[in-house]
Amino acid sequence: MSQHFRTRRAMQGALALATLAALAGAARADVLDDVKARGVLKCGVTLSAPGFSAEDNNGKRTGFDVDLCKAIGAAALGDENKIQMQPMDLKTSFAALPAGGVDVLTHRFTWTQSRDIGGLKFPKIMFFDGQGFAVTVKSRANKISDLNNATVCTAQGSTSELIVADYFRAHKLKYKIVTFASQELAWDAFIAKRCDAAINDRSGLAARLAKLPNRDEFKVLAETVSNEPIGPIVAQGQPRWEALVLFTLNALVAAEEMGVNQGNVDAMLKSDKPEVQRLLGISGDFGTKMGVGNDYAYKAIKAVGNFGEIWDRNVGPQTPLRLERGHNALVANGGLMMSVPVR
Ligand SMILES: N[C@@H](CCC(=O)N[C@@H](CS)C(=O)NCC(=O)O)C(=O)O
Repeated sequence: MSQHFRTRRAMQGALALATLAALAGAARADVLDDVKARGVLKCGVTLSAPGFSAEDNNGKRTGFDVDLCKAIGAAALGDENKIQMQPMDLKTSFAALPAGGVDVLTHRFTWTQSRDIGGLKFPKIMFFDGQGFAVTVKSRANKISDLNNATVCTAQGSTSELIVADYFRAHKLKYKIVTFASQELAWDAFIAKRCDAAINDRSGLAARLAKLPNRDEFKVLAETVSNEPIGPIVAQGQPRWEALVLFTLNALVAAEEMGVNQGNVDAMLKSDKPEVQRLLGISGDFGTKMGVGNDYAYKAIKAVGNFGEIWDRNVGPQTPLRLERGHNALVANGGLMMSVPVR
């Protein structure tokens, strides 16, 4: 066995033990019980990505990620206002889950193998995205190969770090990556021209471009360099909580599939369709089996509407982000979004 291998293995072992010890030390009791006893749901959200999680002119935080937090609050506590949002960056978010600082991250984080086996669970993909590069129009870069020798800005610990390394190496392009403590800081550096390009989820780039007064001076290159399956995150080892988060998110998608929305959900309580009756808790006992009321999905839909309504309100074609549904359309409409059967 080479010295190198021994050292590396020893290091990995020590790291794994340290992670386990940290998780065990910080192990939480039942998160659903915690949330109910506290009477407040704590969600970790992005610092500032308009359309996803940002403060409006009245200092009220709104967006797609905020709506997912409200839906979970409505399902768990019967009231979407019993939530507390904690804006946090990539570095602090993941540690906050096992430590109990937050109950769920309704963030813009990608489901990856290392995060999953590292103790984070992604109950449902709520946003199919991919990463791209933003550049200045002035740079005359039209495709990624024009970025040879470029300096690229991104956030520490983001999926982008590996994506840039893999992509540029595979295409024999030279690059310099500069990482920041948050995506917010990375973007500011790009805007200040400290780097030639910024890489992020295409939705994240759209969000940050939407708030620029001089947005016409920037563009996003057409190539998408990765798949980014994004969704809320819970700590591992919390099966009740994971199920409630999963089936609350699932209900938002199922509602769109069934034609149930925020405006008609009360009328739909009288629907004679068995699937609608099960979704809204008129029949069955899915809610009580998960530790909440049978009307958990009704409460969530009443609070924020179905998945399509959440999309349209926050990031859709009529908003500054102008995002088409694309992969996020229902399977019935040619997209990838579908619910787990409510039966
Ligand atoms: N999807 C990527 C990137 C996530 C990301 O950059 N999210 C943006 C929001 S669009 C952000 O601001 N994250 C918090 C931060 O970096 O401070 C990942 O999971 O690593």
